[in-house]
Amino acid sequence: MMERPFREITQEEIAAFHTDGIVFLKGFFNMDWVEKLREQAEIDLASPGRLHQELTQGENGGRFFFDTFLWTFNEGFKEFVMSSPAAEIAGQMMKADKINVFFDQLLIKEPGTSERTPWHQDLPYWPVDGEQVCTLWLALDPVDAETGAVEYVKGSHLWGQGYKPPAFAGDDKYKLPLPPVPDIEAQRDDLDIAQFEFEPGDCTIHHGKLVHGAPGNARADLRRRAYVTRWAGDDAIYTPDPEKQEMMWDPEIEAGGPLDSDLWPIIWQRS
Ligand SMILES: O=C(O)CCC(=O)C(=O)O
Repeated sequence: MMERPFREITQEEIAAFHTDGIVFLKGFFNMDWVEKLREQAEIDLASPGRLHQELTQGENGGRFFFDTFLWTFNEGFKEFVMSSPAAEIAGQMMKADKINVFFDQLLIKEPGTSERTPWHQDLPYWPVDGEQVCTLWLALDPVDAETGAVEYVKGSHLWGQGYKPPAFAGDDKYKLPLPPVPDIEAQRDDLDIAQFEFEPGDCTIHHGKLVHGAPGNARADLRRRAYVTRWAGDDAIYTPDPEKQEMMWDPEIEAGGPLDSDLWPIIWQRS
């Protein structure tokens, strides 16, 4: 049985998501979920999946850890994807009639991790296109600017331009013929940039075309564990391309068609 959100998503929150491309939701995941996810995160850190990446460069210290498609091999993450309120939250926010899970991800910055998450949009990394693609970024620790809270350029999902994905590891592995992400740091004063303070169980939802990035975790004593789920709605189509991020397996579906498959099952439908 899928758990419903503890309160309805308001029209104001939905409107903010569509205008700004980002919305912060307080307390939508209780400590039972947070503790279950923390336990599964430790299991994955100790024995990561096939697509995991260690993103800490050289002797910088800390650990920036990334793993994807956890729900496909870990029953705890599968339970979250299938029965937490996350899919419905994504569906209500995107005004979708159905929601497929696209993938889930751990993004962990251990104490003293200096690596930034580069400014980027999500969609250009992925073999999917559409307006109804979003991410739910769920904090498993208290998170703020000092420990690596993500910054979001409000309204940038409406700029009408896809940018070349910068590899999180700093190399140039994505060869897509797109212009580079604009120099956000140089334009800070002219942009409306949002950043939030999270308690464990708070989350953001951001649009797949929104430009965002994150500082490192400057604290020596606090972890920044985030469990992220990516969701797609009715208008999402499959756009395979060998230059894009590797998926867990080939979904064996038609290019240009809906995502429905064993890799991207439908999790929620509007009743
Ligand atoms: O957690 C981070 O550092 C980056 C998050 C991000 O890029 C995302 O959730 O799409």
